[in-house]
Amino acid sequence: MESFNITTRFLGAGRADATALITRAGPISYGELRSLAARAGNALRALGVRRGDRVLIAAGDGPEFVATWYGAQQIGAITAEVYTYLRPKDYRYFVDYTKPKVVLADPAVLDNLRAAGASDLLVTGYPRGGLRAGEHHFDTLVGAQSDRLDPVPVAADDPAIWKFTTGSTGAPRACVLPARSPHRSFEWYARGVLGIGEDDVVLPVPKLFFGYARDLAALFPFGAGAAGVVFPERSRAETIFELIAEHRPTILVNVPTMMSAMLAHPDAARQDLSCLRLCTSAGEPLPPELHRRWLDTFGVEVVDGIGSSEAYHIYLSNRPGRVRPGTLGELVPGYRARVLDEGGAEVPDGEVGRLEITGDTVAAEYWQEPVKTARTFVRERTVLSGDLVSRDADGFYRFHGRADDLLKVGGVWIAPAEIENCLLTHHAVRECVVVGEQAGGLSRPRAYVVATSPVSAEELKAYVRGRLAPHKFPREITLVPSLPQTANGKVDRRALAA
Ligand code: 3SK
Repeated sequence: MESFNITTRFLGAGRADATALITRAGPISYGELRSLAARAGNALRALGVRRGDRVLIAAGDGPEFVATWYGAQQIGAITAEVYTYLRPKDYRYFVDYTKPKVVLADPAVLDNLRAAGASDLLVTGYPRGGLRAGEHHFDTLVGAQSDRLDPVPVAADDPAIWKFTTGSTGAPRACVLPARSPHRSFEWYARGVLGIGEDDVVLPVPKLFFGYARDLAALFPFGAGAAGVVFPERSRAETIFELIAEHRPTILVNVPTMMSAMLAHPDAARQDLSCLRLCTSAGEPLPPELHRRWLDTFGVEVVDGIGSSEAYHIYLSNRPGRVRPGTLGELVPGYRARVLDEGGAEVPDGEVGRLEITGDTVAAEYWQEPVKTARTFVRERTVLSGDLVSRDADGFYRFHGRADDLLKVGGVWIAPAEIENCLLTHHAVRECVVVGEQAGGLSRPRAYVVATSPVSAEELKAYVRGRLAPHKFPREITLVPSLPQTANGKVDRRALAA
């Protein structure tokens, strides 16, 4: 029987001396990474981790993160990652929810994890004040282990990965993903769409705790014998420019918020991004205006797509050489898609409906959430997403917002994305978000705008009024220096709406 152990498929592919990871401390070869992952797997076993147990990763990006992730997979454990800048009460939630056997932590999160009551910690680096009972130093424990470890046999349906999703109500939930998900997504998206190959070097903008980045920088490259770049610090435009200059990646895994920040950088026009054969964009909608400015400035093709934790990875995407700005591209081969009305019937091409995706990569459930599971995972390997899309007659999909972002104004539904895209065509608007606010019991659209040059709210309102249907202009516009972001680098709509 074929084993779906993720380690066999992904860490086994590269030549021992080929570079797998490019880190701040230098390159790490496949041979070295295999050995480190095996030692980490043995260390986790020594700490009592068994098949099916959860290993929670709350550490910055680096070789320890990647090796522990693979080490856990190698012994049949389940990996779950969380943000590295949470407060103790948030970590308490994740610890209570995942009940991890071991938590991988770094010195920056250690105190907050301790305050959250986490025990059995494997700690990278050297925290000030040393370690306490139940805390183990990564280098010491992992370094003392054997680098021989046979991957345990794993079946295609065995749960292997938890990906957290925030959902519309706020409390993060884990999508329980089977071992087959990354195998299929690698073939369908990484190979099939991006054409990932041995010569690729992938640089992620989001951190590895966001599955979009983790898979594209530390799984899919390895399936092809290619390399991923990992760095611990928070991504800023200058950091990304510096890493591009230093490592000459071929694929940049990006999000629109960072694309906008890179374009706004004073040295943007002087950057040499010619090493990039493509830039992926996902995580949030890519406004056509931003796409155009990116192409004009950097000349790097943007492969925009949409994915989710529920479906494991990207299911609609543009193709290199066949990009249509303003669309999410076409269905990734391997998936089936339907666009549904409120009654669950398919809508004709050109009409907006809710996107349903069927494919082998789809999660089995939300952990311990039977009601939400039944509402979302509507059939075997099928997720009813909250994405509102339309499909053109030639198979390109367009995004019209999230079902839960839609605003009903004066009895008419309004997609914030339409107002945002209009505002973004104004020369003084760099970024913007439209959210609903309640005024006198009624909902009305309010825009938050980051401007590049002086502009008044009245001028912007008039600009939108002149271009969209009369009911679709923002009743209030607030000029702000920047927009709040979620840890994944997406605009934090919920914070603004609140
Ligand atoms: O946007 C997302 O949430 C996402 C999640 C997992 C994999 C890929 C993507 C884009």
